[in-house]
Amino acid sequence: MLLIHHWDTDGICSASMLIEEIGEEIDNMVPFIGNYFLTEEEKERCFGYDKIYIVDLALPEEDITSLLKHAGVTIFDHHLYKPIEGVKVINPLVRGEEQYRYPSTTWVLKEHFGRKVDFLAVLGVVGDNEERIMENRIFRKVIERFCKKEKTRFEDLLRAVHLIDSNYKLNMKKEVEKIPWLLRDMDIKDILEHPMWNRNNEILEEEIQEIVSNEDAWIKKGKTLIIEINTTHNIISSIARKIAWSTGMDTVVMNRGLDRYVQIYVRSKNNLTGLIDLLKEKNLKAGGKRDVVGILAEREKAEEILEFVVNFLEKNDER
Ligand SMILES: [Mn+2]
Repeated sequence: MLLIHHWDTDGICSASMLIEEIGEEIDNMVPFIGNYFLTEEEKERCFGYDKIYIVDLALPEEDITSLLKHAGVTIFDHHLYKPIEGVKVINPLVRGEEQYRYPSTTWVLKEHFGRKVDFLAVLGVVGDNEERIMENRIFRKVIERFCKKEKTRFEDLLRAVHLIDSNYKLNMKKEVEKIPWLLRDMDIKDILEHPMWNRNNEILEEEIQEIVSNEDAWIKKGKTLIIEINTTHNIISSIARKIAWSTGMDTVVMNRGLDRYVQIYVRSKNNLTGLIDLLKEKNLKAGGKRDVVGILAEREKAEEILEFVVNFLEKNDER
């Protein structure tokens, strides 16, 4: 069996939960970090398996179709997409449930396997939503109850998420793939005191702080902020989140620091599902949730796509 999972805290904790549920006779991998699809080599690696689990990752339909040729595929997820034929999909959002009731894939797994509210489930929820989860009436209670029981604080959970996420942000794919196994024997203190993850986090915090404090470099177009960055680290979503939350504006971050693609990341107060559909119609590598969209654009097309996104945000705001 093979488990393909997302590289962030929710994906890692979900992978850890699934290993607990279905046993250790399973190999796990994450896609090349930053790719929400499988490369040809990765698809080849999948050939050796006849049962594949995909967790917290909305891979393109054509990738899944190619896996289906030699394997049974089961997906656990909370991203939005149309149901895929021949695949077992455990995703409450696909059957019309509201996103706020399923803020993480760990929560989908917890419900599916009838597990208790444990450390993994809660870390996944905090990972995907950070401070915003405290505005969710249901989950604020869930987290407060958990913190009281486990004698921990929300700030510590948040810090644990940042420490785990530091691995993918610095492109440490091998390390990321080890964490679902490590977490089974770690408690919150082990995470908070992990020496390498703390060193990682310092490097990242410094870089992010420098970017979000450089307001002179922000471009304002109507009600949208555009921020251009140039980094090899996977910090685009952290930057978009920080700036969108501190300004209350729709925020588009464009990263030109990667080899093959220009990365564009959008965060908005308005519903972006229409934008995801439009981008997919244009055959672009795009995906996301209600309030965020990530796009990998070919270098020559980046400006055009940026303009398209900004126009969508302006029009969307009027409705
Ligand atoms: Mn997730």
